[in-house]
Amino acid sequence: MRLLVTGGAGFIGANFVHSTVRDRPNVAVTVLDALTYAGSRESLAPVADDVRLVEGDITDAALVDTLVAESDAVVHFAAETHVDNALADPEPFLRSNVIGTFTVLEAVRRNDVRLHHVSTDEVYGDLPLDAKDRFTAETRYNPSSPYSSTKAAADLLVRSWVRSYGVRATISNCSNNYGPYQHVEKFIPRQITNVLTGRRPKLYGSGANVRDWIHVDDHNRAVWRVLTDGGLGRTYLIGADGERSNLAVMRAVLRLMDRDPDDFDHVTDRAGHDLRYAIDPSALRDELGWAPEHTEFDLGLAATIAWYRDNESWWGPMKDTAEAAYQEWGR
Ligand code: NAD
Ligand code: TDX
Repeated sequence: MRLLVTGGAGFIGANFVHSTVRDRPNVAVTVLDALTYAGSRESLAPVADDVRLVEGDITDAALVDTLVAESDAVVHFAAETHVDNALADPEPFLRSNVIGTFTVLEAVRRNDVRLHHVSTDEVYGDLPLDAKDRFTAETRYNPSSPYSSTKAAADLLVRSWVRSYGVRATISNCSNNYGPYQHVEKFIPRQITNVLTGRRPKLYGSGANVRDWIHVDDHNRAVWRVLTDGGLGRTYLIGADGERSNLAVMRAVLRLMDRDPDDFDHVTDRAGHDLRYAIDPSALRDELGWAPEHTEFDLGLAATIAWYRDNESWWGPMKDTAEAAYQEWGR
């Protein structure tokens, strides 16, 4: 199989490429990535001899068409992904997430190539903190931020290209990922690298907000399940029953790094901050037989902390820039 992976130099995409090279020797991987601030060649260094990396933008229709025409399937990860950046400057989110997905859709339509579109649970908005209900594929779209509304727009484009043009596509909406190669702007790597650089960890508001954590390798195994056996036109929700408050995650990071669990600062809350995300993954489990392997959050978190300890050369160059932005935003 010739597989085109957009955004393969970012966090989830790079982990997807690593595991694909390791586990699926019959797959020839081409990565298309603009190498924005969030993507780097270094994230693909361990597989540099095994994949083709094309530096380019998913809004470049001619380039995307050429690469799609050479492929049997596309897994589309490329996007602007950080909610705080979207609040500060939404324009790149419209361009990459909406126009970019449109460009990928037109290329797979012209060339009749299978597409898997990677999306987020944030398209459903948030749930009350005290409720038991979880997101399903039937939950109404209700995005809160410029990030999640552009991801929602992209999902709706995919659905309509399936219905109107018969494009062979699937969609997955996953919860919060953690693991190696995640940018230090995101919650867990930010706190780990704050401790490692002698900064104080930063918790937005009270920390009562709940996220549903999944290890990136479990997400990527689910993406492969959907790509190979998912129903065309279907949406699958991916989650690992990992609901935790931000405060609990903060304390777990500090405990695993041998710090006082209360040794952090409360900072100004994020505007429009979603309260709780929670995924009901039963369709994926029951229909496609997927189950998460990383079921002990503490073990996955400890391994992630160890990875950041051992790979300062990867994250060090981006840390000061990320923290300068946070300082400007007062967070
Ligand atoms: P990331 O920000 O780490 O990586 C995004 C990658 O896309 C980068 O390599 C970047 O260079 C590339 N990119 C951005 N704009 C591009 C463009 N116009 N053209 C080509 N490449 C471009 O993101 P991530 O966390 O790995 O997320 C990957 C996908 O998974 C996204 O679609 C995101 O919405 C989705 N997702 C992420 C999470 C999460 O917890 N991180 C959860 C659910 C879904
Ligand atoms: O320093 C911080 N302190 C803090 O309390 C940061 C960076 C975040 N937070 C909070 C905000 C959120 O409630 O932690 C939670 C997680 O924050 P992020 O890592 O920014 O993730 P989130 O906003 O939940 O979105 C993520 O999950 C879904 C990804 O960034 C998205 O790309 C994905 O779609």
